[in-house]
Amino acid sequence: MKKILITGALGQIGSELTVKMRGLYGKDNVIISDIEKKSGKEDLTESGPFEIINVLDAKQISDVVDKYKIDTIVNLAAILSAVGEKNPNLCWQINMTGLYNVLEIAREKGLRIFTPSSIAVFGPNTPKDLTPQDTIMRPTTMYGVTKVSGELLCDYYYKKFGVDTRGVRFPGIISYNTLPGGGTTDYAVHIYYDAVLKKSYTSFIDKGTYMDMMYIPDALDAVINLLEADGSKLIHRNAFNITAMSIEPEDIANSIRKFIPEFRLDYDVDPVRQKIAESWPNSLDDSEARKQWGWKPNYDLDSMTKDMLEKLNMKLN
Ligand code: AKB
Repeated sequence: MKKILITGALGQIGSELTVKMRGLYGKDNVIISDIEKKSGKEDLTESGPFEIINVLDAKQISDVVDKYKIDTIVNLAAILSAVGEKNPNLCWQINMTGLYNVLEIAREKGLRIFTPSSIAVFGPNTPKDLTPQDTIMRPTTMYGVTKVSGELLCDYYYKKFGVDTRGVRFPGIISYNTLPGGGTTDYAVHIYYDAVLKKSYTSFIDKGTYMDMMYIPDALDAVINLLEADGSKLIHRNAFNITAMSIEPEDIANSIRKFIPEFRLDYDVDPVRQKIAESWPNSLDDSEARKQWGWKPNYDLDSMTKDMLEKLNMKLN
């Protein structure tokens, strides 16, 4: 990897991946793009190459690839689960047409591609606990439908055209720099912000609803380590189950109380997001990722909580 293009780079994962990759590979070797500049993100857009790219416009992507002689695309432009249910058409367009455009350019120009998939690929018929790598999927959200289709499309481009496609099924990602953009797991980020600001939080996901989660530094390592892994060892190239913890709102509250004893958790459940959460696994089996490319998270719930609260205290107070 010498020249990397990140699409959707100003979002939750991209903002932090940009900093990490620029540190590793050099700022001029990590070209970032998004559909528009965002205020508050000048540290990223001014500190290295930034281009406006709407992933629906294949020519825009292709021109940037040529301009910088890109050899790897990390395609993060996507619509998440909750927003996808409000606007299924947009979700299909961005997640599928965007990916198709990226794959076609990769085929023409011989690029390596990373595209994140998600726990959203699973559905109500999927085994819920320690969900296997290969199992029944049949998701019931548009986001999940696009993510399964994306996994299959990436597999197809690898098998048919030899495009070096790679990806993981991300669980909920918890981070302190950039808020997530409309997912079902977002409560697990908001709870930390409100813990620091108000010492209380009202959760839109119900007590006892387990989902997999991961702290952002582990998510960034996953992207970089999979991109750098020996491709000949990858069997599940585009769909690796990965996780760091399986938790429900009370688990996070109890972890926060180790640092803020008076923290209070209430519930005002959103039926739409609750239904989505209930259709997803409680916990994933990530043994194939561990075996095939050495996946191993560094943060558990308490070490994540400690770091989140420290970082948010510095940011918000
Ligand atoms: C969402 O909740 O939509 C995302 C995801 C799990 O892919 N965070």
